[in-house]
Amino acid sequence: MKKCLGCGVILQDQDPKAKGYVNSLDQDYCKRCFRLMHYGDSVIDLRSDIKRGDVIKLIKSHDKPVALITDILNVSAAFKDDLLEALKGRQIILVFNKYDLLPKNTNIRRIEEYLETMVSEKFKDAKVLDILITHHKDVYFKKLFMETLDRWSIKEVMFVGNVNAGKSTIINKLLESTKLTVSYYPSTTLNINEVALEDHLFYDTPGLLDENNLGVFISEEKLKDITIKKTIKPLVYQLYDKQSYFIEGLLRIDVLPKEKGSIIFYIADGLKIHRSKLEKGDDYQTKHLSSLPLYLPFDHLSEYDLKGKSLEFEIDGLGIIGFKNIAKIKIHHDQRIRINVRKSVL
Ligand SMILES: Nc1nc2c(ncn2[C@@H]2O[C@H](COP(=O)(O)OP(=O)(O)OP(=O)(O)O)[C@@H](O)[C@H]2O)c(=O)[nH]1
Ligand SMILES: [Mg+2]
Repeated sequence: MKKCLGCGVILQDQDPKAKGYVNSLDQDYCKRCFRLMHYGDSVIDLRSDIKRGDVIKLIKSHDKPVALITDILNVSAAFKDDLLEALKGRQIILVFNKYDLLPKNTNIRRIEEYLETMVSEKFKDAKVLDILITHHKDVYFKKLFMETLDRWSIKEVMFVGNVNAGKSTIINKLLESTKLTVSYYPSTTLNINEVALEDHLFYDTPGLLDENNLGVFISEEKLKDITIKKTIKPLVYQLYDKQSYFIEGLLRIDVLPKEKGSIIFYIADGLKIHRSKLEKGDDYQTKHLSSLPLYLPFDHLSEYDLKGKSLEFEIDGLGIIGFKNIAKIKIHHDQRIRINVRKSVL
């Protein structure tokens, strides 16, 4: 059976509404990949029903070394127990991708330390061969990656990771081609997809879905607004008294500073932040929230006692929010949203 070169789905010429459709079986790319490559659109329903458990099974069913691709903005969500279990005993090359999205003045040494600590905590049962930090315009990546393969005499590599981490983009970079389909829609790659580079074989795989990632459960047409596509320009707010911050209608943060504090938002360009005095927060929420284009019901409240520590909150799929010299915060959010707290790195 013939597979689509872009996403690995089995091609079929029977059902135009089903995955893998082509007008004629001599075509190499399914209609969905063709549309994504040439128009980047969502004329075709792009939501896929690839289950996380099935991808984990696929990863387990191979014993090949793995390149684990991770979005550097979403590190905590990348190393879940089911994946770590599937990678036990395997040779792993860890690739932290999308470094270009971090703000210009980011201290690379602090990022490296944070990642190294994370990796030593999470990967006790795997053989981590190398840790690479990269981005799609990194001209040294191919050389470094191929050197690692040569050093360990590795010929076949399975590329795995969360949806949208950049697996297909990285393989394209190694191939120096645009063969594989890439897009900011989750689950672009639909099936295991084998590509050769000289005497190496690379396996692209469907990404692992994370149902707590805003990018996975928000509607397709709103995805473009929350996706961080360019180098982040942090938005910094100083505050002296109690305030409420709204990121569109997606999140509300009530903040109680210690004398003078600050909040830093690392989120998509164009997302609007509304700030008010704390006592006016409820009023704004009641009057305006449900009419905002980007809106989720706030059915959950998370409270944190920061005690003035410098901390960063990773909000999966939305970005990172940093707090300095803040006593307490309350975050009002949709219960599906997951928040990970870490020491300040950015
Ligand atoms: N800014 C930036 N964007 C990137 C980088 N790498 C990938 N992207 C973008 O991230 C999105 C996802 O890339 P893909 O290569 O399709 O990701 P994937 O891991 O193959 O995703 P699935 O197939 O859905 O699992 C695309 O919009 C890419 O253009 C990077 O280094 N920097
Ligand atoms: Mg892909």
